[in-house]
Amino acid sequence: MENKIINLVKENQIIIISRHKNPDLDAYGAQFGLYYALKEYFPNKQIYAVGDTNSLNSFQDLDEVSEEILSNSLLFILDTVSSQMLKDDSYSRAKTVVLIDHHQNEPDIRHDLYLRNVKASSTSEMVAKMLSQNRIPYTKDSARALFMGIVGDTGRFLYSGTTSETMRIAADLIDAGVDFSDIYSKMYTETFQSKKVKSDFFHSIQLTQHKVAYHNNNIAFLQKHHLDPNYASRGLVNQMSGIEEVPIWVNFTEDSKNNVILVEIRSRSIPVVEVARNHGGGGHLLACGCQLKTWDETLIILKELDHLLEEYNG
Ligand SMILES: [Mn+2]
Repeated sequence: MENKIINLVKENQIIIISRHKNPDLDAYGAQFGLYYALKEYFPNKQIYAVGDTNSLNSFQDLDEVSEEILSNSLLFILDTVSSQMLKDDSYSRAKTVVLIDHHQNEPDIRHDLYLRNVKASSTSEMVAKMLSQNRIPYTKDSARALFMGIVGDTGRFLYSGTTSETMRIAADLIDAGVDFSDIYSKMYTETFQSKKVKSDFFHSIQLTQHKVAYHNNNIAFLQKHHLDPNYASRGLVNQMSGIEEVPIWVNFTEDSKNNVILVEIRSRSIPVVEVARNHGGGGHLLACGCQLKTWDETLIILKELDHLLEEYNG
């Protein structure tokens, strides 16, 4: 499959590289990792990186493309296969579509090729592997992007998705010139204010009967700390990880602009993705999410997770 994808790249003059909206580091890493490597290897092709941007973008500005370019393009969509995760429906007008993703979801995007590996730590890891299998060198910039993507999705090689292959690929990226201590010092240093937000969050964590930890990031909490809902949802969920008594934790965040409650569920070892799927979401076995309409529904999620633990504890 990796070879087929690169053959498509060779056959096409226009390549557009896209990924899910509200990008995390893996989405950026896979996108720019592929972008910089292809740009260097195929200097005569028109290659674009497109999408929305946010504070995690330490790479570069995104491109705008015309309808004409789009309709003649080979379009990569990275780190998602769900149309609802995309910024818009422009993918439907691309000539050829390739999906690369490590999530468990079934695609609802029309595509020509789909590289799927739910055992990969990250989409960045999959892109790195595809490049190396096809002997397309990592440039220094592409290696940095891919390394950051892997680090982002594995929590610095901590989470269970990390494999020996992840480590081998990371080693290759370091050999290609990644300065990981520089990356780490930027990624894992934060402001006094950010630490204070986390402290306030930690103080108001609640527990269900069977020790599901949860936090309600309601409007009051978000306004008090001037937090963006997407940051509060994904950026704070793991403040509840690593607590001995807590096998499952869930973060509820009010997104008033879109009139939904964002739900991020995490688990140390008990699969929880079914609960997310029951509510129209998805993701990984141990890290998944969905969106709800009302706070009442968050109680149902808590009940379902609590029930999982009750069964598990026998
Ligand atoms: Mn990812």
